[in-house]
Amino acid sequence: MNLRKKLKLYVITDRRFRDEVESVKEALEGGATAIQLRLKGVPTREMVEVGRKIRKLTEDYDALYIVNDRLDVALAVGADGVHVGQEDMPVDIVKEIAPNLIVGVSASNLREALEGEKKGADYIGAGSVFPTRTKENAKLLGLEGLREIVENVHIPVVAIGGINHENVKEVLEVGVDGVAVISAIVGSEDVVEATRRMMEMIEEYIKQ
Ligand code: TZP
Ligand code: MG
Repeated sequence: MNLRKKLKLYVITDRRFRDEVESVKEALEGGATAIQLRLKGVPTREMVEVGRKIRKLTEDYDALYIVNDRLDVALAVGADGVHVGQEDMPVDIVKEIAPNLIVGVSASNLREALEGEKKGADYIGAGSVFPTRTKENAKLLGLEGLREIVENVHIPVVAIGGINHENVKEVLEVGVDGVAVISAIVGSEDVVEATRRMMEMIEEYIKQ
């Protein structure tokens, strides 16, 4: 599997905007290449239930499937990977427990990105590139901070935070491997169309 290619358009669920299964179906229909199940404050039992439905959908569309924060849930639903933040399970320990899982690490500065890479991360989620209302207390990385990360790490970099159809070109010009989006897709009226339009713009910049 070519991970870089699969990270192009990484859509993250958020039930404050829309039901997970519904958003994933539509995002996949619109051409999303990766899906992240992100559930905050939801009982584990429910995470596993929803997570298994999404496994089936992502398989049908041959999309990458990542679970946010929770290694146990990622394993229980047969996801392709897990995404950990700076306060979650350290990436080297995730790799010890689950050597076959893809592990993504959030970085809001170059130091965190380099450390994630050193500890064995497969990709970096770099952000917040722009201010966002979706995540409370998201640290602002900015386009220049993003550029610094892209220029210094060797693993794929996915940009996140406040990315929409108006500003995505600025992000792509930096040379990222993909963009991760919540509100501009999952919070839009027409998820299929919002995904399709974003994917078109991405493909103008990322040819391979
Ligand atoms: N991590 C950094 S910013 C962010 C996360 C999960 C929120 C991204 O959401 P949106 O709506 O695309 O800004
Ligand atoms: Mg986290």
